[in-house]
Amino acid sequence: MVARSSEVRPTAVRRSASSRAGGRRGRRAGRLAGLGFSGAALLVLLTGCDVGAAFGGFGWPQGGITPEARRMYDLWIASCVAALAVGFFVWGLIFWCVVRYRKRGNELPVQTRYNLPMEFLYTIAPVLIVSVLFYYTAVVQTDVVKTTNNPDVTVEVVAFKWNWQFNYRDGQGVDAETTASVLGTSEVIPILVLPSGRSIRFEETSRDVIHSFWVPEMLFKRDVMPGSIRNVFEVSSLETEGAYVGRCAELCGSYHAFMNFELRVVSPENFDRFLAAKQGGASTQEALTSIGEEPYATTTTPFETRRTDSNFNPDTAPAGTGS
Ligand SMILES: [Cu+2]
Repeated sequence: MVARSSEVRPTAVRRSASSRAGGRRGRRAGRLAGLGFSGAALLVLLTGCDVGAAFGGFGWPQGGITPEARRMYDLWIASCVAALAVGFFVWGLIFWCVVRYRKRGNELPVQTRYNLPMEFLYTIAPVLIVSVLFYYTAVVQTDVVKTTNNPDVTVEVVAFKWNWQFNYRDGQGVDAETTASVLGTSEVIPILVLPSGRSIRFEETSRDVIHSFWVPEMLFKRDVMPGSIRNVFEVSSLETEGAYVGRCAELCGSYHAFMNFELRVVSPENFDRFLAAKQGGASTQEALTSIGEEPYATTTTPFETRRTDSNFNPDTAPAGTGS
């Protein structure tokens, strides 16, 4: 009996020691979970206010004029804040390890020690982070590329070397009719007039090579393809009236850089009057003047394609350029 009780006692001691260790592990796991939840709460709090503005949008253009642009901006800011939170956590761990486990003698530390909760954490945590980022990216992307059956305005964007034509359509798809059109020339920048507060559908097609329709303030660009591919995207609203420069964002040839246009966002009433004037036979400039708008582009000017003494200096140009 004595012998048995003496056998039992060490086991009990071991058990209580292991249960204490288990308790410590539990508390540590609890602290880590608490840290995770606080991080998530902080993230929600920070993304709720405009952290981006304080940090220059973390490199992302600010001042988007569509709800879709704002959603993409918010996703970017939230991703940056999350990346910084993870970054600071990891840097903290690194510095803590450097100090806590610095060399204290010539004895080699145990080389086979492992920490299961830590290994579990750094395997699962990245998977969780990537999953969350993927989920929100997929949600925002689906929202941004979503099209509807009944947009308020449908405009066909026709790109060609090296300018733009914008056709206001009476319906959707290739079978719809053009009711009014704006055509750019070497002398006149094409102005795409659109209303604020209405949903706009852009249907893109190219006459020759691949171009790309880009208005920086929409924080969005989409390639314009030749042939039967008709790229379509929509914005649910243009929120701020004004003039915005538009560009071709796909290197399409010698005068690619000259393919500028202007997006002019006007009130819905003025847009209706502009369209009526165009449909009545007025030129784009006359129609713009009739609604009190500047008749010519204000954000960009036509490029000078001819070389003159003022824009070309043969003495300094490399051999073989120009004639
Ligand atoms: Cu182009």
